[in-house]
Amino acid sequence: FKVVKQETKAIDGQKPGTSGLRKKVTVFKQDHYLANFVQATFDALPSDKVKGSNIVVSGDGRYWSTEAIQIIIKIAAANGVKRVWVGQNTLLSTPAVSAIIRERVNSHGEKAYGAFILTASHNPGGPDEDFGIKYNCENGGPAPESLTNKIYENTKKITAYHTADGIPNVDVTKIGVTSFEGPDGTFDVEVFDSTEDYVKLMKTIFDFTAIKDLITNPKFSFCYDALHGVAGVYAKKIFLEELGAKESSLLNCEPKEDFGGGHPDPNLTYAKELVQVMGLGKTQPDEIPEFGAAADGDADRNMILGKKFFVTPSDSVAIIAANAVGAIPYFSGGLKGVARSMPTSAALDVVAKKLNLEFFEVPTGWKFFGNLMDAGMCSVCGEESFGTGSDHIREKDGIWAVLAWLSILAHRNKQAGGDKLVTVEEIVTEHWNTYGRHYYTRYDYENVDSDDAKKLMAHLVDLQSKLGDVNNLIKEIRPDVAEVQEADEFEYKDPVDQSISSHQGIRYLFKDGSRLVFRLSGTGSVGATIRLYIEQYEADPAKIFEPSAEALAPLVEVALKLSKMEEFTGRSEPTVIT
Ligand code: VG1
Ligand code: CO
Repeated sequence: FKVVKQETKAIDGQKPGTSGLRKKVTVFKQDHYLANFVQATFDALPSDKVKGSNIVVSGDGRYWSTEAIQIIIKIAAANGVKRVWVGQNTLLSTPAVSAIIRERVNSHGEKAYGAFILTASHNPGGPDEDFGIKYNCENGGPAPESLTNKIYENTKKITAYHTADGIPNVDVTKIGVTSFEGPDGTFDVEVFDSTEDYVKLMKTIFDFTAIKDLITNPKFSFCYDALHGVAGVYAKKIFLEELGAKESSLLNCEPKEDFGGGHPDPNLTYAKELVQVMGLGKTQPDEIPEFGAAADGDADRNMILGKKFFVTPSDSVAIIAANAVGAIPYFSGGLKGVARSMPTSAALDVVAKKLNLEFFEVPTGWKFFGNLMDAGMCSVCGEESFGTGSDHIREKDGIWAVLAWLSILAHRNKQAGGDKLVTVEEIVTEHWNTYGRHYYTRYDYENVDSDDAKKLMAHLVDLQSKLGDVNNLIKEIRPDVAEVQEADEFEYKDPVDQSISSHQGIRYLFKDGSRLVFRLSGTGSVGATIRLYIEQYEADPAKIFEPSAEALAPLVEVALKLSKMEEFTGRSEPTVIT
């Protein structure tokens, strides 16, 4: 092949958000749109590292992935990359990509330098829906802000990109290596099985025999819903082939480029089928499985359910941290520390305190956990947005979270040794009894006018200097709600590289430990999404069994009135409640 220089013009709006660049497919399909971003990324990396490197390109298989991979292969070749690794049929989950960067070696014993992950995660897919791309680094984690800022700067001044003339579209459905001769020698595209590296890694972390005993116990039953995302490929391999689950345990495990027309977001609103199966829907099924779980499009998120029981993601990470050491072989030496994102509830804080573990609170987005993990300061971490993970990789990991829960269930059952199986609900309520309960909910207002959203946020910042007024208002509308003690915008100083990230969410901290947090989403593709996070701590064991919505009603009322939500946005109801 020959390297050709293709003239182009800078395109507006290519700033990566919380997790990469996400736009409508129609935007991505514009001439040079993807190519500009990819070249801008290569230009932001040290050229001596890119030259001769191995990179990974794959994703959740959403609509337009095949076309995008072919474009990226050619640009990679023209920029001096030596080998591109592709998961069969373009499929690699986000956690699998992270594992591959860290673990896989080529025939020369070399690892990958980085990866382009093609996904818009939990956003819908299809010709009129979203596409996305993000770059992950040598440690397997998302590019830090310093790099994404550089990429963005490059997109604003790009005038040309390099691409290869003479590389035909590569067949990504067949496993094998295709080689091309270029100016700097051979360029290879290697297509391999999407699951091999990831499954190998999972086997080093968990006791598969113990989990298999649980799964094949006739008293146990479970249901996994991949929402037609890439998780299905891994679920079949791990749950069916390795752990002996019945095929009927898997729901929507055929990856589809439009996710079957659904929203591949594992929560109580969008994982409708699973919610119904688990007895949390409108009608009750005859038989309800003991354990249920779902994943998002790129399989880094998880939702955990018990029989007629929802585990909040904030509780889930706290419970995993509290139980990890006995239940999961990978943690047998103890935990190095734990971390959560700022809006995530403080359930994890209480566990850290009791177990005397180092604890960190970082801004939203997985990239902030990476530095802590690379420095050996954090073993388990999580976000309220259905993301849980550990330092086995540098992304959140949906299947890992399910295996962690199965391990805890298996371990508890072995300890109990009784006739009756220990349930998810028992584990959670026991946890609340020990640590207290953090009632928690999140209200999302999607696709709000951007200016309206900005005005609402500005209003909330303004109020932070008038806490006297705020507390008078609270006294008027809800005297049963505690006073606000402190209010600020969250700022994070990375303890490893000392970098500072400001404006990471508006916080109102109440005297009784309750919190209200307001943030604008960084993963949407149109308009603005306002996220309102509501949390209230209850230590009294007599008061930990209220329905969450009832317990939080007073705080919700305060949040909506304080922010003038309806006045600013015209919305009387959130789009989604999780
Ligand atoms: C959301 C979540 C955040 C998560 C991010 C990426 O970001 O709130 O916790 O890390 O999505 O998840 P935002 O900026 O929209 O609130 V995923 O599964 O899209 O990679
Ligand atoms: Co995701």
